Amino acid sequence: MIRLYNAVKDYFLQTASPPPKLTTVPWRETSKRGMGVTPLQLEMELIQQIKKLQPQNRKQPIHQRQEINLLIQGPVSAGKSSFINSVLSYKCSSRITKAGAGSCSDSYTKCLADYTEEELPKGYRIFDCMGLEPTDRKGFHINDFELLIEGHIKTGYQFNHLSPITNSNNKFRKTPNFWNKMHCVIFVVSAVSIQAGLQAEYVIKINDMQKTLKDQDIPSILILTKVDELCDEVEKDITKMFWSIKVRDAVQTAKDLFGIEVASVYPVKNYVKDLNIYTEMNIPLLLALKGAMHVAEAKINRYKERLRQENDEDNNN
Ligand SMILES: Nc1nc2c(ncn2[C@@H]2O[C@H](COP(=O)(O)OP(=O)(O)OP(=O)(O)O)[C@@H](O)[C@H]2O)c(=O)[nH]1
Ligand SMILES: [Mg+2]
Repeated sequence: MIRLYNAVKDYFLQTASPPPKLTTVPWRETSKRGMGVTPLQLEMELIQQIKKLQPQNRKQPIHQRQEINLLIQGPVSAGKSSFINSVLSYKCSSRITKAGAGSCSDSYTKCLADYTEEELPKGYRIFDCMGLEPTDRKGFHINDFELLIEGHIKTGYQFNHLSPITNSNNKFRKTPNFWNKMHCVIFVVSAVSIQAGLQAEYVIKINDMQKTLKDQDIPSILILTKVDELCDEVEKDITKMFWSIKVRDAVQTAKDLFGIEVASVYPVKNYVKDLNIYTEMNIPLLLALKGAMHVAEAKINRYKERLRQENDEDNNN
């Protein structure tokens, strides 16, 4: 009897179909206009939305321009510099590789670098940074974070994993103004490492940074890279991104780990091996960029509103 039971069980185990890899409807809506939108239409829609978020102060002289600062931070080798290259690649016939990206035993990016584009995202600066390591005394020094978001650290500063910047350093800005500060932090984490179980040390460091951001009313979003390595369906066809169960689950896990809203977690595949750029690949990258620009713009608007109220109060006194 037991032998018969085992034989039947084995038969069903062998013939049972594998669990589905894709959902029957997309788990994220990418366009307000519903599912009938073509990738090209969606790309155009996103570009229009991004253009609306660009500040209209480009006629001012360079030294008076008020650029919006987006800081990239996250574990070493997560794809931070590749994300910068990917978003800067938009509208070029070939890929841009301005931000040094690659693999090495410690952080490939060692200095604070900023990238500004005339095309996209116009009026914004994206700052690349040394990556986090799980152990102390390696990678980005956590005590540099507050100084960095407050605008105390100038572009070109070479990070020191053993100690934070001091005010005697020539890259230390003593009295930063609002436009030297960071207006949004984009945390970048590999989706593969999320699925494998991100090391607790990374979670603790990122949660500490989020607490600092909350105290300073600086918004953040989270980007999950390397979704092509997470899900073979997405590797074969990037348009399956928002149908992939593995990607959906990684987004949910990231939300739980970092206490960030699901809508603020953006899965992407960076341009790494590709020689050209493609509409289908641009879409998740543009969604992420738009998400960061949107919360940064809201931060700027809060600041301007506060200034206006202060001015009104001064005039009334
Ligand atoms: N398959 C795949 N590989 C990626 C992706 N993004 C980045 N990579 C690869 O991951 C490695 C690290 O990428 P970087 O962009 O240098 O990562 P980083 O976070 O800037 O790294 P550090 O500066 O060292 O902290 C490189 O070999 C990239 O080619 C992605 O979306 N998919
Ligand atoms: Mg880097």
